[in-house]
Amino acid sequence: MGKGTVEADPYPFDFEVETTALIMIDFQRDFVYPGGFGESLGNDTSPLLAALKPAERVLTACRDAGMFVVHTREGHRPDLSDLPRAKYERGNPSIHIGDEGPMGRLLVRGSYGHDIVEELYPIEGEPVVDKPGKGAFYATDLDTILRMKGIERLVACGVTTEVCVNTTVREANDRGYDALVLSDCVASYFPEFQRVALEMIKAQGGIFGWVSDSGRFLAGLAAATGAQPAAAGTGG
Ligand code: TIU
Repeated sequence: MGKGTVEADPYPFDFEVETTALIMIDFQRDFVYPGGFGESLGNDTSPLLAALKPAERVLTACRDAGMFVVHTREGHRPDLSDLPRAKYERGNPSIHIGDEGPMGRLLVRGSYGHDIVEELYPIEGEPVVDKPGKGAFYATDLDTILRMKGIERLVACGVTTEVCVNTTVREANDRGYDALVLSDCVASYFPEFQRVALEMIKAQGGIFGWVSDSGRFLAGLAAATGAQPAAAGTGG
């Protein structure tokens, strides 16, 4: 019990519930909804909404299976003392990090927009890692948290695919973790980047990790735990 396999590319992903963590990357209002940091960079935020339902199904199933869940948020201290000048200035944004927007101060910890969307909100026992950069291992205690739990493999959901998800998977790879990215639980503002970012992960025999989807993951998880598979692709 507890051991399973997920059909994935470039080949099946073997895992154990006890040594695998679900990582929910930056499902923050600031990226997913209009009026936040994502839109300030000139993006249409609507493509990101597609990942929310599949990610919610995966989150629920992982909680039911007793898998360790960790969430991340990109953002900065209210005094912006951890905000690099380069990040503040880059892109000539319509409003800057730290400025007041319709969801509060952009990408600042404690503001409404910086927090995680309601349907994916962390519950007790699920650490939230606040990170100043794109990668979740940079300048955080994520690696320590995972090692204290004996975690060896990650299942990744989040936004955006080619930015914070990709950076975090690459960082995880260099630290010796195996990572599985669920294609319908990650999203990009750019359809082309969504496709290519996933290709990059699984190319060359899985150079950074594996790619599957929520349906195949839920089937593998159900087989590992002896549960009925959660229906993928249906409402709620
Ligand atoms: N801009 C963009 O695509 N993403 C980010 O700035 N951060 C994350 O991906 N979380």
